[in-house]
Order: sequence, then C-alpha cells, then structure tokens
Amino acid sequence: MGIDPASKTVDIKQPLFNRRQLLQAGLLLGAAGGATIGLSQLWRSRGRSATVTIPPLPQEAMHHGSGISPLKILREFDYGTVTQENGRTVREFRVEAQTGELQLNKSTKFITWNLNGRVPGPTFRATEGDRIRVIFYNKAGHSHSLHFHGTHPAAMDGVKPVRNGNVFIYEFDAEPYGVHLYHCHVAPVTRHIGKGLYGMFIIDPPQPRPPADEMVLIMAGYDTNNDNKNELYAFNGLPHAYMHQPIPIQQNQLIRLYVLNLIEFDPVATFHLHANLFRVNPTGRLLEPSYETDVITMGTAERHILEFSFKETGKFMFHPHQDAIAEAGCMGYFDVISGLPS
Ligand SMILES: [Cu+2]
Repeated sequence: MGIDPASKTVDIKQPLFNRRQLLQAGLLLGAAGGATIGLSQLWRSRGRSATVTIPPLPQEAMHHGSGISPLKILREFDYGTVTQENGRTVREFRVEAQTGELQLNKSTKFITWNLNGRVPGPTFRATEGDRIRVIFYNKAGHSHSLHFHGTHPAAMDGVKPVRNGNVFIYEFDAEPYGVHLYHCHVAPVTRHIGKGLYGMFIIDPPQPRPPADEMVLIMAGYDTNNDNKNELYAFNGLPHAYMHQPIPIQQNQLIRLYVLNLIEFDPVATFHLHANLFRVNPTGRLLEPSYETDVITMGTAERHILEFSFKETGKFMFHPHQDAIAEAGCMGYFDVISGLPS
C-alpha cells in the first residue's frame, strides 16, 4: 500500500474509489442510466437476491458547481479495499484531510477542512467483525485526527492530533453493528467539526438488513462569521441542496435513511417527514425498527435508522421542525416517482 514507516508518508495517488466500490454504491451506471439499477449484484455478493430500483438522477448531479454533490453523497458508500489476512476480512480505507473552499450559496463562500475533498467525509461501511484499517493522511495544513464512535482500544481513540503532513493508521474491529459517526477530535472540536471534518460510519449486522434504497442524511451547521452560532445549515454539505434537486425515490419501495445530527451550537435538532410516518431504529442497534412517528429529536451526534415508503407520488418535504434551522438551509424534498405496484 506504499507506506514507508521511516518517512511516515503514504502514496495517495491511487484512486480513492475503485470500480467495485462505485458499483456497490450503484453509481457507475450514470445519471442517464435506465430507471432500474441492479443492486442485485451487491445483494448476491452478500448471499441475498433482491433488486432495488433507483430512479435516474439529474445529469448535473454528478458535476455540481460547488465541488461536492449532495445527490451523489446520499447513496455513496465506501466499503474500502477488502483483503483476507490471517483468516479474517480486513477493510482498508484511505482518507485525506484537505482544506478547500465551498460555495454554500450565491453569496457565501466558506473555507472547509474536509476529507477526500467532500463535506461530509466518506461514508465508511463495514460488517460487524471486520477488521478496519483507516489510513489517514493529513494534508489540511493544521493538526487533525479521526475519532470513531463504536468500540476500540484507547490507542485508536483518535484524540491525539496528527500533524500536517503526517499519516496515522487507525486499526480496530468493527463493532457493534449500528449507525455510527466519526469526526476530528482536535480542540476546539466544535470548530473542527463545524468546518467539515466528520462523516458516517455504518456497521452492518452479520445478517444484512432487508434490501432497501439506502441513503445517508447528515445535518450540520455553518458558522460563517465565527460568532459561535450557525448562519447556515445543510443536509450533506450544501444548504438547500435537496430543495434545488429533490431526491428521486420510487413509490412503494422501502427507503432506509441513516440520519445523523451533527449540528454544533444548537443543542438539538428534530427531523420531520411530510405526509408519512417512519419507523425508528435508535442508533441502528436493533435488527428491526422499534416504533413509528413522523418527528424525532436528536441531540448532537445522535443518529438513527429511519424506514418508510411512500404510497403517493409527488414532492414531499423533510426538515427539522425548528423552522429557523430549516429555513436557513436544512430542508429538502423527496420526489416520489410512480412505477412500482403496491
Ligand atoms: Cu480537526
């Protein structure tokens, strides 16, 4: 993998995402691909057979002007490079901390500290019991780190800063299954998270959850004038992104949302879905959702799996029910497309 322990450098020129990872994320078929993307390949590889139908994405979704594409981030899962070592599965992830400018809206530019050039960082995904190896290369210009939620040894807790230009390799077992997160843990952490150094970490149970159109929604805030308050908010990095480009989903198909509240400064954020109810699986720690509602309340870093399907076609909003947060960017639409029988 090109690591020279003496110099503590790593060759990061190889592609961050290989063909297989993109296939697993269902993204290689392109924006103009047919209405049906066969995720059956993914499920067959896990010993299941099922097909999930993902409506075509708008052409511009793949080339967003701001440098990141929330529609792409939504369904993009990084399964790492898989090898077998001493009889067990090892998933190796490569992640690079960078500094870059993000156009948050027509009038606001924001300097981000980000991972692999995106906010939020990659959604790492593993199966419980895998060995996780994260090669973290800090090229952002400041000290940063990666602190993962879940369980691991103290030496892998990610609270020790990794200086600019250095590499640290985090290695631990993926447990327990559920929906977790990771973020930079260098002080002041609020600032390091607020500038974009965070992402989701999904650990699947040994027996996979039923097939569904799976998506990641991470709520975050932007303190654009350093007054310790958020002026803008976003799902998956860009304010109002899913208002401008609603998320196409299929009528009568199971949707599984991995939702995380990573808004700093505001103590809680709610999540509300219009014209429907969803089933809640707290922290993804259950094999089945446990209750049904249409609004949940999450403190910072709380996360859940939400499951639902829409019977009706049309555009339906989702947003925190604190309207000030929603109106400042944390708002979007599902665009329910007809086609699947109930
Ligand atoms: Cu940091």
